Amino acid sequence: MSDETLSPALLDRLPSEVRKPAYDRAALKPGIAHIGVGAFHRCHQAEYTDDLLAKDFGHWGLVGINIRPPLLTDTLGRQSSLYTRLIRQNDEVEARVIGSIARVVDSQDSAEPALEALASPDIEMVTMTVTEKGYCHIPSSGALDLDHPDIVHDLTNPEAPRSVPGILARALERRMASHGRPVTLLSCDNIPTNGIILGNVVRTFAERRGRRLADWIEANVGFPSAMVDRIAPATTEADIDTVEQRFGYRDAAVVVGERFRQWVIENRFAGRVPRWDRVGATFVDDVTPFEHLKMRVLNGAQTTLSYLGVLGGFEHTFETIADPLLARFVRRMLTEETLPTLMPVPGIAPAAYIEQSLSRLANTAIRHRNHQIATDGSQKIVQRLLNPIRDRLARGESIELLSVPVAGWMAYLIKASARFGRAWQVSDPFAEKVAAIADRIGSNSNALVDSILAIDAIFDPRLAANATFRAHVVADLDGLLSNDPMGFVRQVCTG
Ligand code: CS2
Repeated sequence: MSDETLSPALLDRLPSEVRKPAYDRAALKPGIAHIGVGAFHRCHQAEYTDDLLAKDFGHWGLVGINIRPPLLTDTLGRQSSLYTRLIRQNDEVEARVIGSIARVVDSQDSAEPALEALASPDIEMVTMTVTEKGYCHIPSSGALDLDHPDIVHDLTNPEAPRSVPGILARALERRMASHGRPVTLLSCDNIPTNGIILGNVVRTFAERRGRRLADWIEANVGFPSAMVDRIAPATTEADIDTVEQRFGYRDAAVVVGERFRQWVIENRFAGRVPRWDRVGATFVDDVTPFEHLKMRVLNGAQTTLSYLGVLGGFEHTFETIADPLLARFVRRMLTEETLPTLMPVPGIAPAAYIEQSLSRLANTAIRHRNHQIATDGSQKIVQRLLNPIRDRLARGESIELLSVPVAGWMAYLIKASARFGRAWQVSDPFAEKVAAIADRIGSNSNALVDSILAIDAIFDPRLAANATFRAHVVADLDGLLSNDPMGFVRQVCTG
């Protein structure tokens, strides 16, 4: 079997330890469309949906759509959309073939295939993981960025959109003009109030298309916010080899994740809803306390470890957190500064949640690269670091630990500039801007911080003008750009 690729025919011959879809895939009818079929989706919403189909088979199969690379036809498409989900916890490996994706759609070159799928009357739920920057919003305000090149393009070419807001608005326009069925658009990205942001960008775009569409959306489309959680790094060749070596077949779409998973969704649906709450998800009236907890603690720790980890020469999260100094720093930051900013969360004790998060990050089988987490930091630091900083400053509380990873993000982009020897390659919508600042200014931390804090899409002007915040970030940047960044972290930690 060893060079055979995963397929429906192979399911019967898989080793017994590999769990298989417990329902008739041939009868699967898609009722959910998902945009952005990356590792996270395959490890999270698609697994919950697989659980739901096994428990209560209905019309909730998934259509998986990619509007950006990679092509799905090359991987999932060749496997009838089947793939293996591995749970890895240190030495343990648990394999399961997920069958909830009924078919995949590549829509990278033209929006048409995506529009056709999204406008189908069979689709009643659209979920998405399109990354923070996919919403084309201004991170500091949440408003649609009308100067974004894709938005400028889509407003003049609404029939051939490129952006997520443009594609969704066009699909909704087609739904309005054809069958008129309601639909829920459910963001599963790590941005605060993601449903409100998604609603903002789609409505603002639609208003420019006309009042009728905007009114139809108001009456027929739901935008619940949701908190999603499971660590699932980008798949590597080594993961593909693991499946082949341990289970004897090839799977180009395998995904590896940790055991922990969580999904909290607001009850703001339009039309029918897959009952994910029957298989472990939680439906709530207000997701805010949950999303603060997750983004400020788990994601805040990941972001902190990624920047300090890269500066300290570590490759993955688990190696970074194995360093006693960085583990101590992040635990102190979360306990002393982040925790007091959290709202009470029903059923969750924040101190225990912090410990649980830190132990999740120490899982040696989850090889999450610091550079992967560091990607698009400009879109992540607002919710993970700047919001708790703002809350603390408003109450006159110290921010001397939370300011360090903010400077870490700056140092990460600065060190990628030509003037600082292009230490590594970065991917961030603001990378070029910060590199240009660094090339112009050199190592003067005061001037560097002033120019970077002036980027008001990231730093709202009130925060940027706060003297305490600025002074901390300047001192931290100085320390992190020095020859001994870890010595500086030690000083902050013990000082
Ligand atoms: C990570 C997240 O890359 C990142 O930004 O912080 O993907 C993180 O692993 C997930 O949010 C965990 O639920």
